[in-house]
Amino acid sequence: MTFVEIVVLAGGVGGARFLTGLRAVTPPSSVTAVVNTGDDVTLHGLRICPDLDTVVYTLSGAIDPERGWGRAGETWTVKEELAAYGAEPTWFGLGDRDLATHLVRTRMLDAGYPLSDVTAALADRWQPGVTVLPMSDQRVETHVVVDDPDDGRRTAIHFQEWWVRHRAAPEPHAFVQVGAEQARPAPGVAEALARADAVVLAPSNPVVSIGTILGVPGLRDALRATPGRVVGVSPVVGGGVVRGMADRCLPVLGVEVSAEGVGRHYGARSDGGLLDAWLVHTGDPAQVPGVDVRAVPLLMSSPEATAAMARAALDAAGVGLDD
Ligand code: FO1
Repeated sequence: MTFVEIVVLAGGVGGARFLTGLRAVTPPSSVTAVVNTGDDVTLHGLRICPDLDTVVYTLSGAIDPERGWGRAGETWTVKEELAAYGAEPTWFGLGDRDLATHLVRTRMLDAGYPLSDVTAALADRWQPGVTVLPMSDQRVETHVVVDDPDDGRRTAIHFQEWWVRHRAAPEPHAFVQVGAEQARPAPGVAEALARADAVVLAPSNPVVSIGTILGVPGLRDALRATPGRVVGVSPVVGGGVVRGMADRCLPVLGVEVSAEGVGRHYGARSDGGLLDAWLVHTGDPAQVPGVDVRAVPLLMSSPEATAAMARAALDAAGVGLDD
């Protein structure tokens, strides 16, 4: 069996599910996931990394499959006790099992360990079967520019407040990655891209997940210089999104909520963009000049369907696994 090195840029739920399919169709330790940390937030004194946790929990089977975040078999005693004290925020769900992850991460960060070391330490318990890297060891936090619900003033709120507290109701005017200028790719990220046989943009939010990862200085150039082919998987199926809020984010950048719109947004690598190939859902039209567009089923409705999708991405990247 050939040894291949696949790098995947991923956000939360969609990216995590896609990674389970990719792991199923590649030899062990073939896959490196570069995960968005722009959703990270500090609440109740704890550093919370939603997309890193969703990826690790999903790959290790610990995820709550309905929610797509946090742990299966969760209890909420501490959350209820915090609320009883009136300790804000009460709108963010901290499960008792999940809290252990945040406590261990926060303690290691406070002791001076970089996020990449912390992530490796947490993953050591879970054995996700892929290498999980944060996009950066420096803090980058996505904030959303909205009109304040109370006084209409234009203000920026943390992505988690927009998404969880306000259920993405306030019209987003802009997404700002606070701290991006001072950030750089985490150790191992540029190295993995420099030797990758293929790079896959997972079906994650093109704006606040894939976009945030590519906004880390140096990362986009490292991706465009990768020796392998770059394949994107459309997160928009049939003109809509399966989960998440990509349909709320894309219009802010003037991008049409369609497989074609996102494909053109990512652009052709031969034309200064990112893509060599673009997977769209069967039946979705997509003209993306300079990009090899392939229509395959993109609904991750079962492990088999997800594995088939991952295989289609590797085919589009020209990665042979049979020998
Ligand atoms: N999402 C919610 O809709 N409600 C929550 O209370 C919530 C809590 C939470 C706790 C830990 C964690 O890792 C994720 C959590 N999420 C919650 C999901 C989170 O907002 C999203 O996973 C991403 O930030 C968006 O992809």
